[in-house]
Amino acid sequence: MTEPPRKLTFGLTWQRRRVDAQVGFAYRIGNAIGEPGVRTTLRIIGKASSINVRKVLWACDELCIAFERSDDGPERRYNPNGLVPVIVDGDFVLWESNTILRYLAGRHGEALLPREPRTRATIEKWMDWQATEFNSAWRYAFMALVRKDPVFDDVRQIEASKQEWARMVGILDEQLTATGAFVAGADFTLADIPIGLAVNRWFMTSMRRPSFQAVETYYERLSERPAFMAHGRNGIE
Ligand SMILES: N[C@@H](CCC(=O)N[C@@H](CS)C(=O)NCC(=O)O)C(=O)O
Repeated sequence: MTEPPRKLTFGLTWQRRRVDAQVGFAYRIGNAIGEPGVRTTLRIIGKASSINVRKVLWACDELCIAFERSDDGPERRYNPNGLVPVIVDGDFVLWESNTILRYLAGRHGEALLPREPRTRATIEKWMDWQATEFNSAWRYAFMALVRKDPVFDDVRQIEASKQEWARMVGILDEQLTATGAFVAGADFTLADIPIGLAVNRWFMTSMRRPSFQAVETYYERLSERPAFMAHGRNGIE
């Protein structure tokens, strides 16, 4: 069977993206991922508006990884869950967004994911917490209030989800109060990518919410990063 034509978007520097996004074409000059001397451009499958795809786009910009992105592609079938993101790096296909982040960070030095076991475990703990506890908390309320999915219409469950969501943000607030900077400590790490997108969703969702000072300060701190403005705080929940 012939594959349908795919729409491709190429990564680019954030300043340029703002202009090029409007005409649907963009480019980037960066370091291709792969062994020295081997030019293999990373491929990312998934919509740029999907929260889990945005993690990967943000990580690529932080790590200066050149990439091509397509909304759909034959690689998608390599994820048995039928979900995105999927990446293709040469002959290697990978899915699960946080695992993709670890893979990309691991191939590009130690800046975002140091090897020292305790430092690394602290970063990974917050990434896993985002994927499990934090994600589970907001799901019902988000589907009801933002996606307006009629399946999520139980008022009590919406309220319970909002309360649990706020409890999770409270946990994050305590952690950020302790570090005074980023989620795993004084430096920006890989954990700030999934957590930063989660925080953006918290602020972008139209609802009454308790105020968490350290989380608000963190949101502004992340906003100093061009890659967060391009892929995180870019008007999408
Ligand atoms: N645990 C997966 C979840 C992936 C996921 O839920 N992806 C959503 C987009 S954010 C998806 O593929 N939805 C169906 C679609 O876009 O067709 C991950 O972190 O990669």
